[in-house]
Amino acid sequence: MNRAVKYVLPAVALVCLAACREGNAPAAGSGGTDTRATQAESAAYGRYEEPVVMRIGFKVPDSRLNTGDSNDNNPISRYLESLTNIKVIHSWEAKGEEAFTQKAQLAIDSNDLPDAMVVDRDQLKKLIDSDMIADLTETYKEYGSELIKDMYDSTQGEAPQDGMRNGRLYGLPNVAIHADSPSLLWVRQDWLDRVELPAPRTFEDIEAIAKAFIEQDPDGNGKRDTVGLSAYNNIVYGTKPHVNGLDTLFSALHAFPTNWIRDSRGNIVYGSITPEAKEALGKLADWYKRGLIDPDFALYKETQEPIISGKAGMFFGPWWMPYYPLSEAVALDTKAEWRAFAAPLDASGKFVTHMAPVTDRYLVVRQGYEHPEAVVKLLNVFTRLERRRDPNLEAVRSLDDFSAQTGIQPRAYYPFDLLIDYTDAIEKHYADMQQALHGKIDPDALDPDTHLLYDLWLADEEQPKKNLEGWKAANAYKYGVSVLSTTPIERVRSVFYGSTMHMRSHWPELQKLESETFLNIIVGDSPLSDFDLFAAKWKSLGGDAITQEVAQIVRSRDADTQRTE
Ligand SMILES: [Ca+2]
Repeated sequence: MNRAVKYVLPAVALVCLAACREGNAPAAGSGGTDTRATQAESAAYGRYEEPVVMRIGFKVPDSRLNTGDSNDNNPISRYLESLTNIKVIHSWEAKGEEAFTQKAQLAIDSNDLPDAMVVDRDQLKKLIDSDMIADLTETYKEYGSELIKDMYDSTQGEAPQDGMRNGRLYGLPNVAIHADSPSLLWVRQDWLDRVELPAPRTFEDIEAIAKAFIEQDPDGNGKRDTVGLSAYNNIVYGTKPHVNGLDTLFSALHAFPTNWIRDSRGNIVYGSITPEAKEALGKLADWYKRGLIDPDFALYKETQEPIISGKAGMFFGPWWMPYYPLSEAVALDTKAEWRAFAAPLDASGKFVTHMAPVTDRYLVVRQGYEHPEAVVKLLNVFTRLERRRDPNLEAVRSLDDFSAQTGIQPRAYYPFDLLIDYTDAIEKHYADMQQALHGKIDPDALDPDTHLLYDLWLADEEQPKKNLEGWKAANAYKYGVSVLSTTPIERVRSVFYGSTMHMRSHWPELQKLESETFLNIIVGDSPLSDFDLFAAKWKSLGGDAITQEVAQIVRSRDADTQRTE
């Protein structure tokens, strides 16, 4: 699909959605294209005449179903079965991510796969290597829905590429959202106003704010009881940021700890042992020594404690922080006004961030399963439901009621924990909402996902902080996403995710060495010069061997990509 067409499409889709909601679906055209499109969609969504049985490995969510419902028989599973006539049987279940990964591994190691399950990157590799899973190339082509294909396209082909080997598709990947990668600086604006400081842009600005927040009683209770910058005891998160990670301070100095990157000469290096990482640690050690970083940061049981309790007014975190922990902080102190900033900028004034992998899980089908297309059909159906494009309005409404009553999101009971979305979905919601707020489009023309956010935003405008659900959405978009959408961001990609042969035996030890060194340097237990000892030790304890393996994997992958292009 070329770019021009792609930009025209959303407007058409919006008109259609509005019309469809009124029950005035445009009559199907008689042109050849329309017929082909209809055929494709009926392959994607058509119901089996005879029941089809599918055995899966199921990840049990943390929710409590009503009496009479069970993990494999509940309003969501019943609805999906009624649409498809696919009878899903749980071969096994595991509660939570870790237990699920272990059970999936056991199924792989014992060569006893269910018909379909979700696996991680290393498991996908193993399954392809040992020829245990089906080649889904043709099945996906024939049965994949337009919606899923369009969402995969939004990754510039990167997502499907991740599930391929030699140009053949073996795993249907999830799609991670672009917006989840950058970590922004969240600051209490009401405190900033009180200490009369401007919006932060540089390292120096952050230092000045931290100092003022410590010394000038920004909460006005007459006590010196607030801290400067809040922090996470493991220092950085690496790929996908979370509350209090200091990743952004590193990226502003062009250091990318825990990521595999290319250095200025094009060599693959581990981002935690570079001179830039040392420089960043030096800066943090200086800040800690001057008291600018919360002196207790390594001691909290939950890293968000000082934010929720109102002790901290500045921390790093992704755009969705208003959902949690800020909603809790605001519930306890309704005066709190949080704003996000793309800070600090690098020496040339750019905001730099590392990116999370586009995919990290894959839906695979056992070699020999008679109905690989049924797996694709189920994925089509629940993805359409998840993106609020399911045309069966009455059934959707009753699922919404079920959610409202129980607090259970339908996605918790989809057969596979694998979400697909447009990679720029969050920025798109924001842009569409802006159009509606400025009267450029009719709010009723918003897609259902965005319409819900728009309503929440308006509710919070009318009565700020009255309804916490409204506050979460409004603030996440108004401040978090607006910064992401209006800041030019330099995005640095890792060249490798996953693990290598030597990693399996050496990685835990290397990671321990790394996190201890980082923490000790920052809190002043070790001098900055210890960084060089750490880097040398890291290399000799297996790091060098791993780096060579990673470089080798990247070389052969690049060659593979070139062959298939
Ligand atoms: Ca105070």
